[in-house]
Amino acid sequence: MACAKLLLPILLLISFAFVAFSFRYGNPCDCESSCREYKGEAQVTCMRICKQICSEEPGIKPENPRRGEREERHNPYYFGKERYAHVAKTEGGNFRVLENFSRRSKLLKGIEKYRVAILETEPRTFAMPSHLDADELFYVMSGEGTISILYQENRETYEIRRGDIMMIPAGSIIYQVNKHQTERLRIAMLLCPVSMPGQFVEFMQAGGQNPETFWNSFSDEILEAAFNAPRERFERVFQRQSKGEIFRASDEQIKALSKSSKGKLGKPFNILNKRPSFSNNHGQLFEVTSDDYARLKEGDFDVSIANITRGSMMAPNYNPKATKIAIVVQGCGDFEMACPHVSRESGEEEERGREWGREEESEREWRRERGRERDHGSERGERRSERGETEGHTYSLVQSRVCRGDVFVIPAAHPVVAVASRDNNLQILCFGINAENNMKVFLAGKNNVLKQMEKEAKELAFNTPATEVDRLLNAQPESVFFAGLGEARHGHDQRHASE
Ligand SMILES: [Cu+2]
Repeated sequence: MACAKLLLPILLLISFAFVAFSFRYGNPCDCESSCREYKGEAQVTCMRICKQICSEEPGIKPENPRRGEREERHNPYYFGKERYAHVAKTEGGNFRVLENFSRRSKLLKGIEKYRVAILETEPRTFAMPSHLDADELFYVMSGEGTISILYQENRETYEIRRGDIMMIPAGSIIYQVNKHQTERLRIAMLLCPVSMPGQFVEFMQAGGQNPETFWNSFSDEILEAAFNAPRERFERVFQRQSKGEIFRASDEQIKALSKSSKGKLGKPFNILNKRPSFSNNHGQLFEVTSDDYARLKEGDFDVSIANITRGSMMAPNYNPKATKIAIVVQGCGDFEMACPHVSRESGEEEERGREWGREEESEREWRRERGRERDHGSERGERRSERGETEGHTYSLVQSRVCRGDVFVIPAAHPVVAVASRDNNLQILCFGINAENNMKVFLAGKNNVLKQMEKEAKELAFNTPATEVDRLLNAQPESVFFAGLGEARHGHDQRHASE
């Protein structure tokens, strides 16, 4: 025992030195793998120090950022699993937060104040009460449980299950139970921090050694006066916990915590209980706006779920006003998006395309700068001017293979397509930001918006007879969800052969 007591400070010293070293010379944020070399308390300390060094946000670190992967280099809109950082991780579950959008790319500045997080808890567990300095919109991806919210001097307890969405105001104290016998409870969250744009922190109400509660930072005199109790009595309550933020609870406890109690916030809205906006053999689209769940108005959000049948695709479309944060709930697939901001050759994002409304002087200056940049590097501009093309109308394809938990950001106005893999159905959750009066515009299929053009406009625009244009626009008989690549080509070939 005495030996262990001596060993601990030595281990701590070593881990301090190691973190200091890797901070100077190596990748300072590759905490997880490096700290795993240590055991027990030393490992915990190593992780904590590393987190503090690596992150502006207390308790949040980037987990193994693997920069420079080919796919990501071409696509600042894609966030793979390694772009989440664990805020809490215990045997009972984990809470992880996606990398800050604007830190990833300046192209995501429009949504910089928002964050995405995922909470996963194991069957028959309790998640400790805490509050965040962020408004929250959540979606239950799988499982079932109960959520209790202490809000305006009341407790509201609601059952939650797959398909539920709910808005929770910043500062509400929340605790949760996974009451299922075998299934994990998985919750996706869109967070809107209220004090620092794009940064939030969690305040643990209860705790002890693990998790630590904010109460422990107050002075003894203040605590004794505030609770009107001696320090020892306070410690008996606020320093006992050592099981972490999420841990197993007994059947009786879970049963007791599952009793509903209604209040001002109102119960969650189940998106999958709503009639789908579109449905055919190739997929279903469920959409919820503030017309269905009024509290979405508080954040100007909407929520949608697209179920794309294996091998099928969602029609090319864009969102006129909303930026969509797409999170893969189930399955794998591909996103393709046309983007004028990302350079094809260098794979780097750049401020490209004509920005209408610039002051003339600054536009000239901008063009001069662009010219200089071109002299140094990219030959694209020269090639383009040789071909007599004007600047401002080139689009790059950004594409990503996505699987469960991956995030793909679809900025407003950007045409996008999602395709399910051949093996599994693809389920995509979309949190829409700036959502009011956003009606998806479809660019192919039966409800292709271009069909509305007059014959003359089609001929002028496409420089081809309108019959030819119509033949193309009318070839796809389905709307919203289509047969996927292989299937569609197969069908086309068959039709072609029979013609
Ligand atoms: Cu773009």
